[in-house]
Amino acid sequence: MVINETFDLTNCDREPIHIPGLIQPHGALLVVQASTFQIIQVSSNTLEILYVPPDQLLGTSLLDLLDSQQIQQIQQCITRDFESINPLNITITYGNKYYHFYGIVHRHNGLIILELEPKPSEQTTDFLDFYQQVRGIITQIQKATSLLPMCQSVVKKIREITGFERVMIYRFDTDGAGSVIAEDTDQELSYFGLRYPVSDIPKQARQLYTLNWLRLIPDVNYQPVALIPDHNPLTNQPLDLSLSVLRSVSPLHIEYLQNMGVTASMSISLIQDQKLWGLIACHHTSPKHIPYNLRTACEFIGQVMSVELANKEASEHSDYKMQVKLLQAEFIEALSQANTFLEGIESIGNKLLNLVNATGAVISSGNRYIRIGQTPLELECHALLNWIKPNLHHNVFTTQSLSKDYPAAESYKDIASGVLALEISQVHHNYILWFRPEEIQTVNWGGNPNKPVEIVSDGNVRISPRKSFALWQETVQGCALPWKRCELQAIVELRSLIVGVILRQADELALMNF
Ligand code: BLA
Repeated sequence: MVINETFDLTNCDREPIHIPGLIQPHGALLVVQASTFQIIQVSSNTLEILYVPPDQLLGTSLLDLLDSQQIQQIQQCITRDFESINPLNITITYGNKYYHFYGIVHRHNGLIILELEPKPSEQTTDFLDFYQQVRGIITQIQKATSLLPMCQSVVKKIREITGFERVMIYRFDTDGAGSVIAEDTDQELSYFGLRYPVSDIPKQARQLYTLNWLRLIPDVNYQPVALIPDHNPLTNQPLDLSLSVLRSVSPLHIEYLQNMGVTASMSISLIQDQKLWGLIACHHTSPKHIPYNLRTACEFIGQVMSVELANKEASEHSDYKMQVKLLQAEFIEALSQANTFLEGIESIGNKLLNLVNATGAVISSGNRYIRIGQTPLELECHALLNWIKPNLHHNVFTTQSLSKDYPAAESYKDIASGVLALEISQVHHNYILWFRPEEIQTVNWGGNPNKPVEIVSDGNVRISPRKSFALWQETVQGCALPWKRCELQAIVELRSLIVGVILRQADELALMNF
């Protein structure tokens, strides 16, 4: 079908991924009414996984399936959370054989959802195993001097304990796009440093990943398993699988992974201030199942890392802050010795650029302009400043993509797509503008980038990830790297220092004239 011209990438945000009505086939799912313990919905693969067909489970009681101790554990947890009992060690007898499962339970809207994953025969849930797996890395996380060494230790450890071929830390920027900031892999191709568009992990997925910290896709080529009946028979509502471990994955994401040449994927949320800060993303080129207890160890590492994020980021910024403080001091010194604002700043020169990692700056005072590094022409700067003035907010204006709002900038977007403007004095017409060039974004698709685009449609317009990449490339034209919060902070501080010096100079002048 021909894709609708009005389509945009926010369509990806609308897929209700928490209610797919399907699970992945590496386990079975039972839905139990919490008040009666009656089984009201089951996945259609119970015969393959539990050796009991769905119709022999539906309508029966969970009491008949589990032993009394496990029922007691579940009952005790109904009024609180289930984390303390997960996983239940469940054994099902079939003929004279015993089959062992991890039972993972959670509660949702008056329902108990029990998911059973076959336990590998050599697997025992030993606390000591868990402790051994995480002990060393917890110390390394705590001792790491800043963010990047911490990330590097974590990817190395997760790869060591899981055996994934590639483990990465993916960090979101302030604009929602993201980049790979650490990687451990035995593959030739490296994803380190690559940036990916915001639509690769849509809004509702990011929201879901703040509730549910780990997801595993052991084999992207799986056949999804339906629920019987497809809706909750008591409410006629689809089953909310937000907290399920077997939830079937969005077909768009499956296609994305196939395009990348990935067969198994696992990701662990990294959360800061209740927001998704990033993901630990793991890839394998062949099917790979990670047993529940090992997933718990990985999730725990993600949680410890999440707690440490703020600390490590603070030290990451501390070197930068130190440099900024030195620059500010030099700046103030130069200003207090100079006769005019412009003269003072001129003596600082290129250092003004380092303050906010810019590639160009222009300082205006009255009708004079001083340009440093790569900047638009003086006339262009003059017109730009006149356009910026009414858009200042608390003396500051910032943009990452100037030409989107100010079309005249289209001709110099390779010099000034990002602009940071600071008003020092409206009366004396003192302003500083910093510039950053357009960043040409590259994404590596691993798989074959020339494979034809397949557009999927079920009546609603949907889009395949490869097509979306082309769209995204259009949307990032004329975009610079985002200004960081610490950079904005640096210029706000700079303003109050400059204003302080100017006021003192004015006072001194007044005293002299007295
Ligand atoms: C989910 N997208 C994801 C996930 C990751 C990425 C890690 C989490 C699921 C998982 O663990 O596999 C993206 N993976 C990446 C990125 C890298 C990586 C950026 O390894 C970089 C190295 N995806 C698209 C488009 C859409 C889309 C256009 O490219 C929508 C139209 C959707 N991505 C999408 C959806 C999910 C997702 C819907 C949620 C999948 C789910 O949980 O059901």
